[in-house]
Amino acid sequence: MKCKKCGEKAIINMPQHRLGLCKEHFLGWIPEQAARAIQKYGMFTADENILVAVSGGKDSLSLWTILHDLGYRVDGLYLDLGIDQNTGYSSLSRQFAERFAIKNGLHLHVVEIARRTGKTIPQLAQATRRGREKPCSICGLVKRHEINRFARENGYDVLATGHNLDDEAATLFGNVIKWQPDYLLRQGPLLPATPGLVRKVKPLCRIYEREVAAYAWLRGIEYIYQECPYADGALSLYYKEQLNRLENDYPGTKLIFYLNYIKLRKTGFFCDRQESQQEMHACSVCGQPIAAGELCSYCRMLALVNNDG
Ligand code: Q46
Ligand code: ZN
Ligand code: ZN
Repeated sequence: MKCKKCGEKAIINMPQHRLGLCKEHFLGWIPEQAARAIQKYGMFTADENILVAVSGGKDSLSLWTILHDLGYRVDGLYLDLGIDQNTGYSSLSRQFAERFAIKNGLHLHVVEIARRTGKTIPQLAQATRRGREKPCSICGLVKRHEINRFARENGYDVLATGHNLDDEAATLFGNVIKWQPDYLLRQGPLLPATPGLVRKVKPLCRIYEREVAAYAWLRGIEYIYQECPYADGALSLYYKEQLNRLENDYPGTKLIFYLNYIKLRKTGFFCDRQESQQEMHACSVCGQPIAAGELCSYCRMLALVNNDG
């Protein structure tokens, strides 16, 4: 196969776009795709301060590289979750994030969850009924809360995450299978800011995971290959596998599934239910928005853990 732009030998074939590209043109094409998504969905402008949530993996480090190369003002935030037992996962991924920042002259913030809450993620999970089986729901709650808090307190306009199209399609698939209307209303490349919550964007949302991996490799980005030990058996990985089977037989399925959803949502196909429009108010401890009660679920969880401990 030949590169569509220059006729040299292609190093990657992207059947969903009927496009093969050589190394040079592929390395130019990926940032172009990200730039198009940023513009198309109005994610941010050149004068805004961007915070990238960095995990040490291929997606977030590629995103950081791309945004920096595109000339944006962008810092990184690594959350040290303290998932180290047996695997050393957090220590290792932190090393990748820190090394990457030093090598590229970028600014990385590190927040240690154990310092913020007094416990690591596995310890928090152990201390709550919700997380005892598997810490992912506690971990997700803590990550969302801490990243948002950090961005607000440090004057960032927007929070960018490295979700790629496979991540987005798998999440959408899960939300459709379970018909989760509230999630279906909220998923997408851009979540506008609301009182207490910073704007969230996903500039890689139109790029397939294998293409982000190829980009990271070709750019010589050193990232952690190891997954979090708790990711094993996650339903999202199963959904990704199933979507890839469809994609193999019908190239472009993942892209159409996701992009048509965004289009439909824009036309009002998934209209707001009354309860989604209910008034929000601030959590009395951290100030993040909640629909009911006095404390948000993060602050409730911490109060519970601390009372027990
Ligand atoms: S880091 Fe946390 Fe993930 Fe590990 S504990 Fe689960 S949610 S799998 S993205
Ligand atoms: Zn070429
Ligand atoms: Zn709170």
